[in-house]
Amino acid sequence: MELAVLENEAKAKLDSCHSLDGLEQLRIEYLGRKEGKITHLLRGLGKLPIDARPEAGSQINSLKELITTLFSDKQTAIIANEQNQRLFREKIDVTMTGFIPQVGKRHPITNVLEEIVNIFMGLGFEVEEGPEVEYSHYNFDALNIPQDHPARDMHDTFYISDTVVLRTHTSPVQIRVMQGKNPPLRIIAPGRVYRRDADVSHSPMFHQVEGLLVDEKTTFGELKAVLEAFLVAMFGKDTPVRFRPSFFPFTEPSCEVDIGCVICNRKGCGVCKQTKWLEVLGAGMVDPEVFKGVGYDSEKYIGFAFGLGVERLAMLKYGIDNIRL
Ligand code: FA5
Repeated sequence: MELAVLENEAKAKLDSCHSLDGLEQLRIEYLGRKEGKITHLLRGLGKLPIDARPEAGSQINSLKELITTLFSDKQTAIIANEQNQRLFREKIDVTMTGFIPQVGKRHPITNVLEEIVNIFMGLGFEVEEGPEVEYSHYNFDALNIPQDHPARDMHDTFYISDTVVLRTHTSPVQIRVMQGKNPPLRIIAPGRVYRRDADVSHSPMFHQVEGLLVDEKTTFGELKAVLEAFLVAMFGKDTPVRFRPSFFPFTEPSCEVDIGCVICNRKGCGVCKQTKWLEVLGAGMVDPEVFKGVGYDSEKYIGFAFGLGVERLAMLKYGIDNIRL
């Protein structure tokens, strides 16, 4: 009678148990080695009359086996249930729309620089580089701009020391290349340059692409043809282009090239300073004084050079009306 009550009681408690912790409490309550209710019954066997012990012992052991089995089944069921719940919680809904990652874009200057380099490589020019922190000798003196030359003022230089500057143009690369190589030469040198200069079409740091061609025969007509071929490839053949006489100490004769301002469609605006044109490059035939400085025979060799303003070209190409943008 007592066993049947215990069995029903244990079954009822197991039914309402849903956690491994609770199950452990119940195990201690019924099967625990010290205080377990069934353990207690087994210990009490010794108090029964000898002839009643086998029968009672067998009934208690059967109950113990039954309860042990029920416990183990319940444990399996609880573990399976917990696992199912965890799988459900951690389920990934593959049909859910994800986040669209923000993708960066190439900078207009990078695009235009790459385009310029490709066009000139197609015309047979090789790419050279020079340092941005430059000796004033290369930036000025070797380019026929001595200490007291007024052209130094035009450059509004950032000085690092009396003899070292942030280069104000890419022209010093001409000198470095000519010192290291003999003609024929046909190179371009893209890179950053620095000037104390700032308004809608001037930036303190900007990019230039230098060009230099030296050979035994070359003419101003070829310079014009190369620059026109470049500008047509870059802007199309209908773009208005004009060559203006100009002055650079390292070229003679010299010119500057303007492109019809696309920002105002040649009506006059702040970017072109109401002139309807935007200056994009300077160029000219290499001055024999520069050749003498690098040890080239100025009677034998003749050359032309140019320096493009990359930001100006990018502004015209993309219709950007302020260089700071
Ligand atoms: C020069 O820098 C000469 N070294 C170019 C040259 C090379 C002439 C070889 C002859 C032979 P200039 O100072 O004009 O020239 O600058 C060239 C171009 O750089 C300009 O036409 C303009 O497009 C661009 N530029 C000049 N200053 C700035 C500035 N502050 N911000 C952006 N672009 C500029």
